[in-house]
Amino acid sequence: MKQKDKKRAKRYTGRLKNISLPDLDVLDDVAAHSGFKTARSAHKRDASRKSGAILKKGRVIEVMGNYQCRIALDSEVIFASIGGRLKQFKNQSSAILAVGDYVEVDVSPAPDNRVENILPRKNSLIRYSSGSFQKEIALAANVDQLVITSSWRMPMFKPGLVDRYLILSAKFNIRPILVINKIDLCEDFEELEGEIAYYRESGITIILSSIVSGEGIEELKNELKDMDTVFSGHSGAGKSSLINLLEPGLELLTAEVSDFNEKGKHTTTQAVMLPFSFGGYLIDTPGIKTLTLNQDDAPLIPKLFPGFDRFYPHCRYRDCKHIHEEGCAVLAAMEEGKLDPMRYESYVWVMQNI
Ligand SMILES: Nc1nc2c(ncn2[C@@H]2O[C@H](COP(=O)(O)OP(=O)(O)O)[C@@H](O)[C@H]2O)c(=O)[nH]1
Ligand SMILES: [Mg+2]
Ligand SMILES: [Zn+2]
Repeated sequence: MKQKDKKRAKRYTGRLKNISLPDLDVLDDVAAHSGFKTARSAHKRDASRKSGAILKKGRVIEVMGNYQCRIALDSEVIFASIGGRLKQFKNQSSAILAVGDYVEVDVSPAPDNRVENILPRKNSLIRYSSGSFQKEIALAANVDQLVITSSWRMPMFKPGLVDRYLILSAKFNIRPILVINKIDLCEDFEELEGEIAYYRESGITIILSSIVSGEGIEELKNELKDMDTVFSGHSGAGKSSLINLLEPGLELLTAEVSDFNEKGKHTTTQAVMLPFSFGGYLIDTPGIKTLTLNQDDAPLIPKLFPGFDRFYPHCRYRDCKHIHEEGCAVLAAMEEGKLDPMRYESYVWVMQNI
């Protein structure tokens, strides 16, 4: 831990001392006896809250500036602001509202609805800001999958880059889908299959696609259907072209989008869930571009590197870095021809350049 971070962590603990965290477990079966449970848990969590709160469960589908968001309830979409109690935790990524969050919102003061609780997340995409007080920023929560868009040519397929995205998806516990686009530019499919064999063997879903021939588009659509998906990838690989083909007219947040909320206040969209007409959502945020590995991830990489889960459990040392340790199963696999030396090189490169 860097000296700077230590200080930050200390200050943090101090602040949290006087704050009681919301009791989220009690909300699990709100649907079953919502009246009773909601009243009871609301009472338990915050005795000082005014009586008459009407808590409804919903999902954040858009996050704007100024603590504003849009929430999809069962039958309607409402605007809401983030409750004061949650703002207290604003330096903690798990307490800042992210698109995709399941929340409890108090609709009793409508139209001034307030988000009172963020329900536990299945996962979240977190980016790290450098230098500022608020270190972690949750970009999206409860994401099913991450599409990694790459291209076979123009630009050239870069397995090293794919490895980095795959490490990220493993770190955030989000299923990866590797799309290799522009296969209309492929002249040698044996070469292509050779390049991606390792990923296939690692059990990663791979889709070969082309917006020119239309190949792979149906397959991609099937994977996206009814799922909440984030698209990532190297620029120029064809991310926008693929999305346009899948859903013509979908407006992406290439730049910040300005909007006005119900009260006529100016707000800026930071992240949004866009519905696919065939089912499922595209989660879009300009922040995705800044998702990268950082120094804190270094200790995780020996276990998160794509395909290494087949080997590292057999390393003699639990914290094996697979560099020169005795009894390293990764090095052994390479010697036995079970691990492509190019992937190992990529691993070393990531470790040295993080
Ligand atoms: N040959 C070929 N070109 C493509 C394909 N998909 C996208 N392109 C082109 O690649 C360029 C970059 O595409 P774009 O969708 O803007 O990439 P993005 O930066 O990932 O959003 C554009 O000129 C597209 O027309 C494809 O499947 N085959
Ligand atoms: Mg684009
Ligand atoms: Zn090892």
